[in-house]
Amino acid sequence: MSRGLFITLEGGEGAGKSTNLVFIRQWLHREGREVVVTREPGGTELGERARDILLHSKQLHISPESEMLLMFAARSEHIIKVIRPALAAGKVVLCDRFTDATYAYQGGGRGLAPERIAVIENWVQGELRPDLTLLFDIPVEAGRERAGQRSEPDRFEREENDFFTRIRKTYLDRAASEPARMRIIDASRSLEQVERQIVAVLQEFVHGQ
Ligand code: Z5A
Repeated sequence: MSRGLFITLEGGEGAGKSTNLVFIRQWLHREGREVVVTREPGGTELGERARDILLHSKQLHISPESEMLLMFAARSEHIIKVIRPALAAGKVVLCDRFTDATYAYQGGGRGLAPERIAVIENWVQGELRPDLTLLFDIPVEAGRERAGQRSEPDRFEREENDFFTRIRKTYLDRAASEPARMRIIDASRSLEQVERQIVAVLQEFVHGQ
């Protein structure tokens, strides 16, 4: 049986995670891997309900601390019910966002200290960390322009550019401090060029296992 692999996709708004997730899943299938595609917040019934509160509560003021804890409550359920069982069965878990997003959004964006996030991360996840993270990086304005083509903005999308600039910086700092796990994809390029970068990283990673 193949070893389970945990791959996460990260990036700011409109960076192309959802678009490229389909391409990555197909690439992994061709490599003969069974893939579980999931997302955060979400991936379980509780996670999807938490997502609805976190993204779509217009009137509710949610403190940064509560926002972080809700992300981790959803994550805990996700890890127990979806991620660990799939990894134990030798599958690839392909997850649209995970804990790097908490450091970027609740840490960089909302101003929570990374040390506080790390305490909860260790408690909820134990030793579980992604094996590979693809960071889709794009300048804030360009990403927002792509995302802006869509309908109603969610709670995060209503924030100012400064918020997203801090998020981008946090992601890039994390990638610089963990270059083996977090690989930067220049998401401002054409879709074809983005796919080429993804394949280069996946080939090196999957064939190196
Ligand atoms: N969040 C958090 O705060 N803390 C946490 O711990 C976690 C999450 C886990 C979840 O939203 C929100 O939760 C997120 C962070 C927060 N909030 N925000 N903002 P999400 O992940 O579901 O939504 P999102 O980040 O807003 O995703 P997105 O804007 O849909 O981005 P995307 O998936 O990276 O982009 P996309 O939909 O694939 O592409 C956007 C558009 O660009 C689309 O029209 C594509 O056709 C187009 N596109 C994509 N690639 C290209 C290229 N290369 N060229 C041209 N056009 C392109």
